[in-house]
Amino acid sequence: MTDPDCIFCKIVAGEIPSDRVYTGDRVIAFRDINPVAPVHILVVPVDHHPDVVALAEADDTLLHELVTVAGEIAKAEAGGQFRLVFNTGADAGQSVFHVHGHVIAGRMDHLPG
Ligand code: IU
Repeated sequence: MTDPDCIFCKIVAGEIPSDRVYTGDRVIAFRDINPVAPVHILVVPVDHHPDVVALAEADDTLLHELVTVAGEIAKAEAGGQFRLVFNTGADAGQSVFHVHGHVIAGRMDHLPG
């Protein structure tokens, strides 16, 4: 499941470079190009789903894996305390419509979006 017009599908495919911190069969993670905190990593499913609600409806196992990966990354990068933010909808600050969890840690006074 990919969308040819989706920039995160292109990042998943390696067509656009990113600073990867995790590569799995169904989930990848890379550093946000515009970080709002010392640790700001995007956790992204390989399959294209527009937002977290659509992902939950389509594939709850994949959502579970995404959250598990987020926790592992946060443990490795920041001792396991973190925010996991899913902006959902343009009015809520979502700008890329391929679901991604923002793992934010190290300073908690900014939110993405
Ligand atoms: P949002 O929740 O959809 O607003 O988050 C999109 C994020 O993706 C945002 O923090 C951008 O800085 C980030 N990003 C990126 O890391 N690499 C990209 O090529 C693009 C956006 I486009």
